[in-house]
Amino acid sequence: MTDTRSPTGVASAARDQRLDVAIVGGGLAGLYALHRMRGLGMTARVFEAGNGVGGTWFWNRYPGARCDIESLEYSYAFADDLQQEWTWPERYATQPQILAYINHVAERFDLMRDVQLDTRITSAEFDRGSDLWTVRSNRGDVVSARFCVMATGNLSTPRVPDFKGLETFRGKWYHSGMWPTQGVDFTGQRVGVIGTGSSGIQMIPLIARQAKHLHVFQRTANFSLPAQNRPMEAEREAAYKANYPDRRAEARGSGFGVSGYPLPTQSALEVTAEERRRKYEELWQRGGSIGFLSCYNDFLVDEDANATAAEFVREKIRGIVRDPAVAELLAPSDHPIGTKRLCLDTGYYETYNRDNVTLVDVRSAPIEAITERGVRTAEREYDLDAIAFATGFDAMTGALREIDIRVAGGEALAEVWAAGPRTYLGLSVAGFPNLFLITGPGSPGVKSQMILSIEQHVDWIAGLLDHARGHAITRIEADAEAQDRWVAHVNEVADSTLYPVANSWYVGANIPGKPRVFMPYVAGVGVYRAKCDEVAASGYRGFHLTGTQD
Ligand code: N01
Repeated sequence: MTDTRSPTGVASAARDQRLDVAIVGGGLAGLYALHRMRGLGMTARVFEAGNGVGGTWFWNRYPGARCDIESLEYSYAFADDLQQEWTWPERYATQPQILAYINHVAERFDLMRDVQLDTRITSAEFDRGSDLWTVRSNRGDVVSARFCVMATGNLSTPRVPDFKGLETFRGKWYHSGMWPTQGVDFTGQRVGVIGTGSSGIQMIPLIARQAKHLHVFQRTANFSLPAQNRPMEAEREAAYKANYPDRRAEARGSGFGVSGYPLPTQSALEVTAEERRRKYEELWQRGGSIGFLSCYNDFLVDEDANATAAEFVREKIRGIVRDPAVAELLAPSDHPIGTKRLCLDTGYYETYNRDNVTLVDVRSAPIEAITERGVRTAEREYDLDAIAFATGFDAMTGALREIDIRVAGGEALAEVWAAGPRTYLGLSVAGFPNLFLITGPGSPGVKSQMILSIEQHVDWIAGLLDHARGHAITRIEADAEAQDRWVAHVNEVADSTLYPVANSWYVGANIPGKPRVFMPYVAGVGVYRAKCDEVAASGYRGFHLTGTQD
């Protein structure tokens, strides 16, 4: 075995390594997995494609990138001294602030000596004879590991649509998820932003302030709520810190993994229109999306209940945007509110009142090509110096499908998932032993405070690996029938809500040809945690646990 550890995380010429756990991805999930596995006394190593850790927060450096969950919540809970000592300067941290936090965590827990940067894992093959994975990288690493943890992220495969002529564009183009490290100065430029999801909605107000002129190419209007971001209030921070363990415990039992939002018990249709309005106004002023998502128990299940909030937000848009035709285009009408990821903004709708901003409806006149000069729609050509694609990601399955993951002689995971992902608990895949997914499809991950869900998965996996070690188990494999039952349950829960109605990345709708399957588990993180804990308490029901075949 070659010792490839380096204090800086700079990849050395690693060739043959033998590990207990290979961890793919150096974001929030991979780093915590490394910390936990080390805590079990296991040898573990993170392989990260970027030249720094941080995952999402390493790559998404576009102007305005910031978290849409309050940072006192969106932070690791595993170390009390960390959460007590760290200070968040604003209610919602910016990308540089979150990246600084992640780097601090990596340093504080001495993680970098087992992180190999600039290393993209290209394949992972399991051998049923030895119960070992062989993981290979683009740099020639060959890693033998008992277990493989895929901390590859859900929104880590950026997607630029297959527009004709992109290569002919004479200006510069960028994607939100691959933004240049040194940033981009749009001063004096004619800029086009394509896409109005969370990324577009965050970058548009900031680019508008720099650009000479900004054209926003919108195919589908999205609901966006005000973040009401502000500097962190000392009293609020102190109150949180005095109560952190209770706050975290409450979050773990909640719907979306955020404390302060008890599960709703009242129907929106039980109360008067005036009372509803008061509530929505209060939530609008408070800021954030979780309040809306948790305000009434039928918000996400009953169209009429949902329509009351959708209309409230549309009225707000009409009240902010001065040009009624632009306001109408910005007012979403094709999906129930909350069934696509609710966006949070700072001054998004107000931006359309600026003289240097033009909204282009590419639903009625689609983009036909990128040309030398800019963007050509079915109606006309727009001259641009720069294009920012905020067109999203091959979500939830993209990163996994890019790695050739298979059991020797068997089909690749990408082939097995050709009709859509199937997992047991969103953690494990039948037919792929000793492989674990962090916040994978079939788990609440993307529908929750991600760090909480990451910690829950990593802790649960750590418990299972500890159990395996104590019982001389070398192979852990999800049972195919248990997986079928779990997939049926995930679908049943989704179908009892309005979520599947929307053409969102939750169903893969943004990727032409991707099978339409609603991927997250939406019964809530508290319910999900209880189910995972029951599985563990039963001796890991639904898993085959066996010793080595040798
Ligand atoms: O991507 P998206 P995103 N022609 O897929 C449009 C997380 N996130 O990067 O809706 C024209 O939501 C597409 O239009 P349509 C968060 O979970 C979090 O914005 O398909 N337009 C849509 O408007 C979020 O949900 C944070 O019709 C095209 C946009 O591009 C997730 O990441 C910040 C097109 C893509 O929206 C993804 O968000 C940022 C085409 N051919 C992201 N193809 C925070 O924490 C696509 N579009 C705050």
